[in-house]
Amino acid sequence: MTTLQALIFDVDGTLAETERDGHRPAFNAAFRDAGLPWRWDVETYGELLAVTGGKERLRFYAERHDLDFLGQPNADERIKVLHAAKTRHYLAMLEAGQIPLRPGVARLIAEARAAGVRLAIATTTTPDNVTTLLRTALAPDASAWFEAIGAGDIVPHKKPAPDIYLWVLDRLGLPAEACLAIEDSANGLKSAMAARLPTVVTRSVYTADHDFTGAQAVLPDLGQVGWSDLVLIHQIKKS
Ligand code: XBP
Ligand code: MG
Repeated sequence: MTTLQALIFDVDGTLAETERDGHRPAFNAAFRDAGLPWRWDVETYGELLAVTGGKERLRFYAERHDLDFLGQPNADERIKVLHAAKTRHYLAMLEAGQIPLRPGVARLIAEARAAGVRLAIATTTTPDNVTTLLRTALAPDASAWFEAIGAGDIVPHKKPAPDIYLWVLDRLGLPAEACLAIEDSANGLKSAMAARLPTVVTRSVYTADHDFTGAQAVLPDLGQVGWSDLVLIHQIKKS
């Protein structure tokens, strides 16, 4: 049996409920700034989450709703500029302390650190979003607790591709079976499983009805989960 040596956390939906009241309004603020009529309501945004990555999501939406936008010669640049504005709005929300961690996250991270277990992040979101969330919602020096922070465009293919988890495993120098991924979405689970990582899922507001076949365990959140529970969950043999 392989000992659990590292936890690899997803960010959006897992560490914090960032999507509905964080990323979504930040996108809408960027649309307003740019004078675009695009508005993403709660339901629309839930559908758009099928596409991971903010820039990819913007392009996907434009392909379906604003081909004139994409027809402009500088469309790629405009997507980058829009996304940078969205990131600024999102970071301001984090700095204002508007996005707390989900139940159990801070305690479990403290327990893992006390047990000498290594920590890492694997996410599709922008690196600044990760370090700012860790600093504002967890602790001023929390980024340094994570040995590897795999985020954003650092790999060619975002989740559900395994790239970001493989990048993190390489940084940690650990085999997948010595780690446990913590995810909240079907795309995240697919990504982790494609990297052969045992994965525990905590459902989030947008992922309650996702199919999590293959997860070691599916939980409402980490509120009732202690370190010893995670060790047991890691050891469950999947057929
Ligand atoms: C999260 C995402 C991210 C965020 C926005 O997926 O898809 O795109 O919605 O972040 P996961 P950026 O939790 O599976 O990693 O706008 O910075 O890309
Ligand atoms: Mg997620």
